Amino acid sequence: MISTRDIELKEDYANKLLIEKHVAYLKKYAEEKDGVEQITSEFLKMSGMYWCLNALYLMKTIDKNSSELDSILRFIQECQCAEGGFGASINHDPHILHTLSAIQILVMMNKCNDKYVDIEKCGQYIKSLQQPDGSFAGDKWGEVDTRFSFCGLATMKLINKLHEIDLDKATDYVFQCHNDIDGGFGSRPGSESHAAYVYCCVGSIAIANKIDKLKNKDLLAEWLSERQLPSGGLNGRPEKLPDLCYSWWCLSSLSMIKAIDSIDKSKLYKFILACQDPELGGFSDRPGNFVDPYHTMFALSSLSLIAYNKQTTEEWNVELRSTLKEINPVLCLPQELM
Ligand code: GRG
Repeated sequence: MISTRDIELKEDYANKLLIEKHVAYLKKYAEEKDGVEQITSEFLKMSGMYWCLNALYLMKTIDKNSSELDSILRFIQECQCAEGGFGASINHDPHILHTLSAIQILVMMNKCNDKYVDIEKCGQYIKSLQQPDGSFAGDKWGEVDTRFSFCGLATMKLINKLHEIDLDKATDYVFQCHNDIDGGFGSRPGSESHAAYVYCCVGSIAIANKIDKLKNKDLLAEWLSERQLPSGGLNGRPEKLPDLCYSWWCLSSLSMIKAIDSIDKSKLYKFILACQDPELGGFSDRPGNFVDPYHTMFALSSLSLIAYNKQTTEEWNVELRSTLKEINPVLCLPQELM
């Protein structure tokens, strides 16, 4: 059944991309080291840095010679633990999610090599988290789900060590999370389909170069396109409200199965623009809510996907292409670095 819960887009919501505002918002966020938001989000600092840097990179505002990048590099080096993985912050235990974020940042800085961090040990850490059934745990405490499969595969891909894990078992596990009933994927075998986990699973399959083995692609494309609501925004499962982050989880998955045209991109573009804060800059989950770097990065990444996948001559689309860099739909990093 198609969802009926939605929000209404009001006339006075932003309808232009406010690039300067977003750059200012992210730079201020990164500088305010002692702010309440920064202190309370210490447990996800590494991923927070990735969201900010990736967003700034997409907006073409990264200065690769800035001293700010030197302090980010020192932070990453200090976050590498004895086990080889990276923690969210200094003195935090390593976790597969923050290990991927650390490696993604190093890739953006052109510093993903042994001169700066221990790549060999990082590979051993990821390898140690693969379970006998092919799945990946997030850390030494053993929680398993398909987010961690994606993080494991994406990290190994970026450090050129995919051959060191059991790739066939890793994808067998992911395929077990495929639901015949709607074509979607969940967090574990038998779990309900959820758009963010679809990205993790289809992304893992894409990294393993097995998209041609994915059955029911049409059903999956249909389920993903049903996530779009009359407001233009997308939800993560039926009967849920739209949230800007699903623009990324759904569009990137559709892009990987070559079905991105099943979404109305012009309506989605308007929904994303309406999620901007016209004074502070940044994007929120829904129009009028508080902005944050997570939704800001997924907004710009989704706009980039829209811009480069819809090669039209419509004015707004041409302008988007000239404003933003192209994003890679699998690894959520600028395409020029792949
Ligand atoms: C490199 C892009 C990138 C990702 C790394 C960790 C990871 C891989 C992906 C996380 C995917 C994930 C499960 C995101 C959660 C998104 C979310 C808003 C979940 C909340 O779901 P619901 O259904 O809430 O409980 P809503 O509000 O949608 O009803």
